[in-house]
Amino acid sequence: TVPMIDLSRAQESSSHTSTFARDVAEGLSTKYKTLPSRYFYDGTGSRLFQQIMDLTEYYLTRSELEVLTQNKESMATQFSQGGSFHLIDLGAGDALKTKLLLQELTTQQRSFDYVPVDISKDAMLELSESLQQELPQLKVEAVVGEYFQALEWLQENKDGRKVVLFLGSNIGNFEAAESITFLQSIRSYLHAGDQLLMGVDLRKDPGIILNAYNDEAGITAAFNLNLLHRINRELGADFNVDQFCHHAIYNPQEGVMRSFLVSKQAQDVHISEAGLTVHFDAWEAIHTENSYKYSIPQVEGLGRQCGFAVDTVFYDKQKGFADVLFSV
Ligand code: AVJ
Repeated sequence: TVPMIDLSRAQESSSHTSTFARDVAEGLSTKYKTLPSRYFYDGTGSRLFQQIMDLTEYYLTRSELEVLTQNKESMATQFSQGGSFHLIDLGAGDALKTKLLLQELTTQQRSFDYVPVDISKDAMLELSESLQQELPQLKVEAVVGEYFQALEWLQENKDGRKVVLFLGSNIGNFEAAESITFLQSIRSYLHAGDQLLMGVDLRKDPGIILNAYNDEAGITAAFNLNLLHRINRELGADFNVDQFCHHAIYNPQEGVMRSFLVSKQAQDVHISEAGLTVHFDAWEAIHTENSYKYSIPQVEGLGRQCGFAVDTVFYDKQKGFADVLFSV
């Protein structure tokens, strides 16, 4: 079987109340309620996100697949210029897109190993298995944990050159200040000659962006609402999920898609594990996610600010999505 490092449990055992319970309590105790989007991805949430990636409205996955399909040769060659390396895939998920690069690197007979990182243990188990089937000769070591935990683990356990993948517009979940902290911390684990390939969803017709988060089939709504189901399941809460609805809007000035869960009535919710009862006014909302859209100058500026230089910008045909290759 494939080796797997689980960093998620180490964190939980260090405290009586779980990090999840504390984050939920904190987010629901403020004037404008909020919940961290990283908690979307339990088993059900990861499966729902895979369904989102198949939606016609959710163009991001297909656009990035196009970028990678068109440019995998050049990318694989550029990754390999400094010799053998660790390919670190932050937020790997089902690695649908990364598999294109893994195939290409294998075809080019490059010397590398693959380290997928994700907060979903289910996703990492499934990925490890599927890679063993599809690329049996590939060296894989999956890491379950949050980005920062994983980076620290990598620092201590993976010497040598690193190529970091941060695909899928996952950077979009961060506020401006958070994305700087995040990229700076990635930078602090890297050395001269290391690289970062980052996927960003670009600014475009607001209608297209809006539809991507308001699909006809209601999968995105189910994905958002699953967060409440998860709190019910894991923290012994009694959210009446039917009494909440999904609402997602795009702000074209800030370039951000914001997702909310709106309470359809006045209600009280008890969350046992957090030792908390939360009151919702009718139509009060919980902010659950930001999905920032970038312009190329913005991405270049962000990289530069964090110690990265742009090597190449890879686009899809419509220039709606970009994978930006940075080097240290
Ligand atoms: C996985 C963070 C890139 O923000 O577009 C999809 C998650 N949320 N539909 C995104 C998501 C609603 C997605 N990312």
